[in-house]
Amino acid sequence: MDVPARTPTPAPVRLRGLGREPRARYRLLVQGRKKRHRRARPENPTLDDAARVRDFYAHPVGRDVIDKMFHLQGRSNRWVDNPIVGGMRLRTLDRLVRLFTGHELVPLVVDLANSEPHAPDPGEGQPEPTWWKEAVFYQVYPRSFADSDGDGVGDVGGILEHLDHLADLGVDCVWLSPIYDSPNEDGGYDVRDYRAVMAEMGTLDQVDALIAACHARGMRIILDLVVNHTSHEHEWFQRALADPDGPHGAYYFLLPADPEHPDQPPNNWESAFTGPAWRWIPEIERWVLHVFAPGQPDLNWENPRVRDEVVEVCRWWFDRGIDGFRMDVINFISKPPDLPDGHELIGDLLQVAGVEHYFYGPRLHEYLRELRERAFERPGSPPRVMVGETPGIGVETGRLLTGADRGELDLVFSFDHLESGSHSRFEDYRYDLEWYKRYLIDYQSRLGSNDWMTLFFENHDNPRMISKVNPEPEHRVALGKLLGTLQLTMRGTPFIHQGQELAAVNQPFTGIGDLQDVEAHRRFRALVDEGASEEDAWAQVLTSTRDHGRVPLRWDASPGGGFTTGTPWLVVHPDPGFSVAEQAADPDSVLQHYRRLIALRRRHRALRMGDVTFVDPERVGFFGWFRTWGTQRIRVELNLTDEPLTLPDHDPDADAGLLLGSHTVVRSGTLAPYESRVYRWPAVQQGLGAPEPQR
Ligand code: ISL
Repeated sequence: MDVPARTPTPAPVRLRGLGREPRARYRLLVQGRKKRHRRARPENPTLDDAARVRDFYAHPVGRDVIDKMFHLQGRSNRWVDNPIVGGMRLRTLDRLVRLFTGHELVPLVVDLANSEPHAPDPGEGQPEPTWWKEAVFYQVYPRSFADSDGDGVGDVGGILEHLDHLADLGVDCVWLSPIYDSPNEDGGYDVRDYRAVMAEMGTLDQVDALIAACHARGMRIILDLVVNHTSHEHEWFQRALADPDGPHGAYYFLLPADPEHPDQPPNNWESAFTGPAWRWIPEIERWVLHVFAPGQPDLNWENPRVRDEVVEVCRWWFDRGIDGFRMDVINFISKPPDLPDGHELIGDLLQVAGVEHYFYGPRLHEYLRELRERAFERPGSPPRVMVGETPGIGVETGRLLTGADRGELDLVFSFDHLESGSHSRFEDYRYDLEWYKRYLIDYQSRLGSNDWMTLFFENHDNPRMISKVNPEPEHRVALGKLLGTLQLTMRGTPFIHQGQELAAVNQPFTGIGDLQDVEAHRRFRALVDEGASEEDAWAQVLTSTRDHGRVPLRWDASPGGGFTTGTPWLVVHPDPGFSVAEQAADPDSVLQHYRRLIALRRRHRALRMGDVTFVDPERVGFFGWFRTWGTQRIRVELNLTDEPLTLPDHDPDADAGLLLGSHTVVRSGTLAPYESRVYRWPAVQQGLGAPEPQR
């Protein structure tokens, strides 16, 4: 990793930006936005300090902000329904919270809300079916999928060899995490060349072969587009270093030091991986912005040439036949030109200072629409998917980014549900599925025919969900099946992360030396530097490390799991019974359950496109719903607890309609711990019809 030549002193929190009339700044943005929208849409009333909390909550951004605040505090947003809270004027709230939050918090979030004049349009009737709404996506983390040449690193050849695992599972679309040429400071999310394949991973010819092999099996394939930043080894950045005032210098945020405070970075923003988001480069005497690792300088999307480059990269890959992109931190691409300081309290709450200025930046909608029009939707092009990875985006802002009428993204990954209550990934706690149930019911209740959502529990940035919910080995199989059932029978597009179909759990890593994750190393070092004992620092890093989601896939029961004939890049621990080969041979395995679930989903459009109606949502521990499409009706029942759950009003006739259950022994009217069942409804109904071809 590149160490800064001059370690900047962590910047004291300076509220400089806020002092400079944030209201005026945001008012400008509102005006700019109004012009950019293509069609007239409902305007949100502009909020001023006489507005009430309930008016703020009625605003899409206001609602997301309040929901996020309550979530971070582990409290219910129903507080807003309280007449005293909801009726409070914003100026009164401002006076009250100033005592605790320092100045300008309320005006800051109100200005942020006012910068979004539009509201999501729910649309009418049924959502229009599209391939990506009906598809099951599967995330391949190529470094850890399969190694075909024995160097210990997964590669494209390995994916080609094992593609039938995905076809047999019933996957419709493969998402490949980055395979581009990269120095790998951040597992390939630091791209050195968007048009070349990383040497350890293979060749461009193999990627072409992989695209063809997916299509030959009726699967689609999307790549990861990492364009919030490049690697500092990218040719553009190298040219910027050679001539910071030349054309490529303007591709990045390269700022001279303030003569009065030469040791202080241009603002107080922090990196998502700890420490300042600025690195001093002595050779050119400039600060460079990196919201992620020091070797990941942010691209400046204000520069139209940067946007042209991204369009060219997308087109280049579309010409090779890919079906879309998962777009890395795409909601971070628009930064306010004056780069204002982050608010101290928001920084504390979100654990990263500055995010409020760029997670939903001033020109985000415009950039997404432009990219869609210029690269994704050219005349005659097949329907391609734009999946935005959007940390920090809530339900309403997500709807504004994905509304079918808006011409921006198709889907977003919102991450709010990955931690329950007020917990963060860095805490060792038990994830509460009851909390998730309430979150999901609320989310689904807000969706109209213009909206759709993603369904996921894991990716390469997160520990395994089974371990977070209940790490007791006796529950592993039932929980693995329950999570799969939930994901594959709920309304939305499921994204399965590699290994989830094998009930993968967190790894017993023994020390920081076992880990490769740049975030884990930086966090460990930062904690120790702040005075934590190595033991405490390790405990936090072990809980949270992204390497739990990046462990090589186990193909068979051999000691290395059949991933490689060499030494794996990341340690593989034994996990008897949970490899592909073992589970394929076991009719009751989690893998077989996933296969059956996906087959069921393919057979019944109700499971793909149907409405969702929740059953008895107040019953704690029980999660049930109907999916309905025309005459098709499917009922799902889950026990979210580790105790048996009795269903007092269970109709015994329903048992005849059981289509798929997680347990071999089924007791009428009682669900075993973490049991899941899918029924035809009513049991005697004939209308489910023959399997429908999906593709
Ligand atoms: O893991 C996180 C930080 O602690 C997340 O906030 C994560 O960084 C965020 O979701 C963005 O993730 C994506 O971009 C990163 C990359 O490291 C992640 O692997 C990628 O999924 C920077 O490219």
